[in-house]
Amino acid sequence: MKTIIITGITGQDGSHMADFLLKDPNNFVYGAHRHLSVENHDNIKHLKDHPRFQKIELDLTDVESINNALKQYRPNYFINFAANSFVGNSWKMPINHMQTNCMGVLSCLEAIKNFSSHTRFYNAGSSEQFGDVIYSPQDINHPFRPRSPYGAAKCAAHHLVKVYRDSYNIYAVQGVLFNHEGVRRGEDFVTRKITKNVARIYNAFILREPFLPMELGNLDAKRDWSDAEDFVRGVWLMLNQDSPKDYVLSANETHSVREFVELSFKEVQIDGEWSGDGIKEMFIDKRTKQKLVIINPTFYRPAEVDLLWGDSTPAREELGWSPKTSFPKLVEKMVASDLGWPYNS
Ligand code: NDP
Ligand code: GDR
Repeated sequence: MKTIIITGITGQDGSHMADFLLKDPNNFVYGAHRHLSVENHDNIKHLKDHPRFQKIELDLTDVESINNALKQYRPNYFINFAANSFVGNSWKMPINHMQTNCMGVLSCLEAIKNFSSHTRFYNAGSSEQFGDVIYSPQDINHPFRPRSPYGAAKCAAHHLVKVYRDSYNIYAVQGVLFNHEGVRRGEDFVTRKITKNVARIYNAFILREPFLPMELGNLDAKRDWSDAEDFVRGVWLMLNQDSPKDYVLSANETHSVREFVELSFKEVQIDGEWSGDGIKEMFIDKRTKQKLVIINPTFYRPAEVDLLWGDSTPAREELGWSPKTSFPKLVEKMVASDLGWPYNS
């Protein structure tokens, strides 16, 4: 039996990774979560009675809890998906981002070195590390030019993973993953925020009720969006090579927030058009002239990453990985889920 600790088990990637790994009867998953006064285990409630799944408590800001997990379970794999993952929050809580997303990773590496050096380690890196990009598409060799405390913490963690790999012969990798979304995506992230609001507005249309428009920030930011379920496969492949190496995972295409809005409304046959400029810009229903989207500048960031566009050719050629869900299918799936509609992948 292979044993795997997954941190961030209550989040999007951690829960999808558990589902993916538990399909193999030779895997046993320890799902690591931190203690919260009000439990938020919706993403893993279906695993409650699974015979090869066990929840354990671990907080990345508590070294002892990490040490104890490594000492007690000495797992074959330790997959660290836990993080304060909301970039927009990282200017408000920069110290928390550094403690969780960087110092937490260092604590994991130290614990593996000291108590379980055979454990293969994955840390969740991010395209935010590339930040203020100097060429497109971005591959693994693009320099790190972060634009947020979140991105800076992930860069520092990336260097530490490499230092521990080189210094102590640990199998440790940090994949650089471009944006990946899905039906378990947190509701503050722009894709889920849009699909939740499209569902709300569509339901108001059907019931002929008044509604408030959705409020967004920078519509022109471009991201390379994929389906999270495709990415957990790629992460597992990265962990199971002859020797450790970091890879980019991406769809290799880029789309604006504006396009995501347009496509989401199209899914529910609401035909909108843009009008106005800057903070006065809005998306209006062509038929009823009602406002669907307005700009709220509080969602602008102090420094923006304008364009992310990945190049995952090495992962495709060397790992045999590729994403299955296209951008339009991802939008369709998320809108359908927020409306409670059936969806066939
Ligand atoms: P989520 O925000 O959905 O999940 C983050 C998880 O981390 C949650 O389970 C959260 O627990 C947990 N967590 C937060 N702080 C701590 C802590 N101090 N100790 C223990 N657990 C903690 O993120 P995703 O699943 O989307 O992302 C997974 C990882 O991948 C993150 O590291 C993220 O930065 C990175 N990443 C994500 C990308 C994406 O597009 N999704 C792209 C690139 C990188 P709780 O439920 O208690 O809050
Ligand atoms: P990102 O995701 O910062 O790329 O980080 P997010 O969905 O938060 O933002 C994407 C882009 O949309 C713009 N935007 C808005 N964003 C939010 N959240 N809310 C809004 O109302 C809004 N309006 C416009 C943002 O300015 C930004 O340009 C995600 C996270 O999963 C990270 O953990 C991960 O590392 C990166 O992706 C890769």
